[in-house]
Amino acid sequence: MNIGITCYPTYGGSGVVATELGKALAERGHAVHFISYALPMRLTGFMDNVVFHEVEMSSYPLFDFPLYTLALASKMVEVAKYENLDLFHCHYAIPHATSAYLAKEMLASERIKVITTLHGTDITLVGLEPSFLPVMKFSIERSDGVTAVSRFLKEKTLTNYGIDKDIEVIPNFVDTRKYYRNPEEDVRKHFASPNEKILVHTSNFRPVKRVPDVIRIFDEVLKKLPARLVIIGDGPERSQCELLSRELGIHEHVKFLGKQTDVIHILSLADLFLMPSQSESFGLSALEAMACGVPVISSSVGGLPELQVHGQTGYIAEIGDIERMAKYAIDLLSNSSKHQIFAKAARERALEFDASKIVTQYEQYYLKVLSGAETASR
Ligand code: GMT
Repeated sequence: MNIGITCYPTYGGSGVVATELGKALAERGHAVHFISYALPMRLTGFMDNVVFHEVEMSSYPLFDFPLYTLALASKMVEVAKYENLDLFHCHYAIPHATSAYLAKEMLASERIKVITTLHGTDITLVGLEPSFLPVMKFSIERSDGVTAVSRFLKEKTLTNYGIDKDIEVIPNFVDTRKYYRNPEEDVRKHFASPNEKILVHTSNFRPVKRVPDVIRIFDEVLKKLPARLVIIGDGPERSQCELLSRELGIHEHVKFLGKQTDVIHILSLADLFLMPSQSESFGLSALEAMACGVPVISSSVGGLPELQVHGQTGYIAEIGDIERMAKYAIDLLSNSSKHQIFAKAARERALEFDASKIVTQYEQYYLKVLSGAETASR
């Protein structure tokens, strides 16, 4: 198949899924064309069957706001024509699904199909704003195929937008051939001394991630056992979180690493992964941690209970219940045989979301949509 993939190129789950999917499809012999305003973060180095098309934005004094949706639609038309695309696969609905709808109309072709994958905040947050809601509903309804990364997100979409459409649930995935536990002592000594436990959190530091909760949970853990907290990522609340760790007097035990492209080495050293989010449609970074044999303490929101099994791969608590999450963390970190059992269960659970299985689901879904078997409404 000739596949056009559009995603946000920045640090974020939807861009990671889109890029890893594109790379896996290219390995399977499909021609994959990434269309975005910058090179996706995980698209590094040459790869056979993969081409990147940059959406160029011209500026003009009249344009107070960049017209990305339109520029993207024009680039999609160009790539579809020259590369004979069979489908556009849009990751994160706003504005990608809208641009794809426009491109399809401009191409005036019934042949090319638009598939939209809903990832999370496109549905639960941004899309609900009155300035976006009608166009979101329209763009989802007009997509030839729609997938959601969890059952939770599918239900949210149908109820929040009053949409009557088949939505296929295809969960996030991880390449367990690359993501496995392979701790390097040389790397570990940069983070902790041998007697200290390592807790990890990955984040874009948006309020929805509740990073201050991560720090408060760690503060409680530190009162009971020697430990270090490693936080990967960057975003609006980072300074506030750095300040909080100073106010609590634990800053020497907390390492803010900023954005990292390769997290496997760090996850391989982790004893526990924290994800106390306010909202999480799936929790890709928790899955990547689980693949590296790291149990997860998370909130009970969204798609997280579809991923992790309470009392087996980690523990789940109510949003904001710092005390309980800290109790769970201390319990696991101070009982090594229990920790070992949880770590093994986390890895086994992650294997159920291995790329080999989930990429096949996408391939089969593409074929279903291309054959016209996927209907516009339920
Ligand atoms: O909001 C984010 O954290 C980033 C966002 C994205 O779309 O880039 O992540 C969402 O998509 C990921 C990949 O499908 C999911 O694993 C995340 O759970 C989801 N985030 C939220 O729902 C908050």
